[in-house]
Amino acid sequence: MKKKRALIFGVTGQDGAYLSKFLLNKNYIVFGVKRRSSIINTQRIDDIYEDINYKSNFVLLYGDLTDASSILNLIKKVNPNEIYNLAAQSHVKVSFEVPEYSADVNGLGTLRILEAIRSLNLEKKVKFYQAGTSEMFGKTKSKFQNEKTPFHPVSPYGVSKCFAHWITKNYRDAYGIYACNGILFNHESPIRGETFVTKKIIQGLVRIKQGLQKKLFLGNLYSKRDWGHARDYVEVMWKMLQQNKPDDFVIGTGKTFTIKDFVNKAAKKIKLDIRWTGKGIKEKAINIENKKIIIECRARYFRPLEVDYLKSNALRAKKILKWFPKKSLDNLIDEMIEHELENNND
Ligand code: NAP
Ligand code: F7E
Repeated sequence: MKKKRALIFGVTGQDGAYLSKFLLNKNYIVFGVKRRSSIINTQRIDDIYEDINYKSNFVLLYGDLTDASSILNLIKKVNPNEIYNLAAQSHVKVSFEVPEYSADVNGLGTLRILEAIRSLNLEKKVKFYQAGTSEMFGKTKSKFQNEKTPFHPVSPYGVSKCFAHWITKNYRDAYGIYACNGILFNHESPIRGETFVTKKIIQGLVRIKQGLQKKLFLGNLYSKRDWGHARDYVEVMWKMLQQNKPDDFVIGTGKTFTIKDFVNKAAKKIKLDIRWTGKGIKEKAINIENKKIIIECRARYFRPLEVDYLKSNALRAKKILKWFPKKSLDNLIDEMIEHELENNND
C-alpha cells in the first residue's frame, strides 16, 4: 500500500517532534517544515533524523508561515494527504510584546495554508489540522470548558488563535475542506520550551537541589491550568483527521491545578522541603533544610491580563474519537524530573 504523506508546520517544536515520531511509527512519510535560524534549532528532532529506521521517511524542508510563496511551493512539492499546522509564536506573555508578529504567524499563517490548499485545488484531497488552544476561552466564566463554551481571549496570542479557529471553520464550510480545529489545553513534556512555567519550575528546582542554581523567579502562582502530556495530545490530532467528517474537539484532562500546586508537587518529588511565606509579589519559598530563599516572585513574569482558570471537559473526544489521556500530572512531573536529572549528569 502507498504510504501516506504528512506535512508538519512547526516540526522543530515540542508537538512537532512527538507528532513526527507518532506518524513515522504509523508508516507515514513525514515532511517537516523548519524555518531559518541563526543557530541549529533541530535538537528535538535530531534523534529522528539520525535514526536509520526513519531516515528516508523523514524529510526536512525550509519554509515560514509569514511567507505565502514558501507555503504554496511546499504544499505543491510535497502533495500531502494530511497537513498539521503546529507552527506558532506560542508564548502568551511574548505575544503582548510582539502582537503584530504573533497575529501574522498564528492568524494569517493559518489563512495562508488554507489559501494554498484552495489555490492548488486540493480541497477534496488534503486533510488539515489546526492547533487551537484553551487560551481562546480566556476570561471564561464556565466551570469547565467544552466545544460550546464561548471564546473570550485576553491576549494577542489568544485573539490570533481565534482568527485561526474561525478561518479554519470558514474554509471547511465554504469550500468543503476536511479541516479540524483541536482546542487543546496545556500539554507539557521533558522537551517543553524552557520559558513555559512547568519546564522552568522543574529545571529550576532540580538545579537548585544539585547546587547549580540559587533561586527560581516566577510570576502569578495562583492561575489554574489543566496540564496533560504532549505525547497523548499528538495522538488525538491524528485521530481527528481519521474520522468520516471533520469537526472541532476540546482536548484536556479535566483536572486543574495552580502553579503553586505544581511547584509543591515537584519540590516534594525532588525532595526539597519548602515553606511558603509572604503575600502577593512578596510571596517566596524557603528551603527548610538550609533556611535559604529559593523561590521569589518577579513582576516581569506577570502578564497585562491573565487567564485565571482553565478546566476542560473533553467528553466529546472521549465518545467520538475514543481518546483518553494516559498520563496523569504526577506521571508527567516524574518524567520531566527524570529527564532533567539525566541531562544534568551528562
Ligand atoms: P512550540 O514548541 O513553541 O513550537 C512552535 C513551532 O512553530 C516551532 O517549530 C517554531 O519554530 C515554529 N514556528 C514559529 N514561528 C514560525 C514561523 N514564522 N514559520 C514557521 N514555523 C514557525 O509549540 P508547541 O508547544 O509544540 O505547540 C504546537 C502548537 O500548538 C502551537 O501552534 C501552539 O500555539 C499550539 N498549542 C500548544 C499548546 C501547549 O500547551 N503546548 C496548547 C494548545 C495549543 P522554531 O523551533 O524555529 O522556533
Ligand atoms: O504559563 C503562570 C502564567 O507560559 C502558565 C502555551 O503552550 O498553554 C501555554 O500557555 C501559567 C500562566 O503557559 C511564570 O502567568 C507564573 O498563568 O507555561 P505558561 P500558558 O500561558 O498557559 C496554552 C494552552 C497555549 O496554547 C500556549 O501556546 O503560569 N506563570 N510564573 C508563569 N508562566 C511563565 N511562562 N513563566 C513564569 O515564570
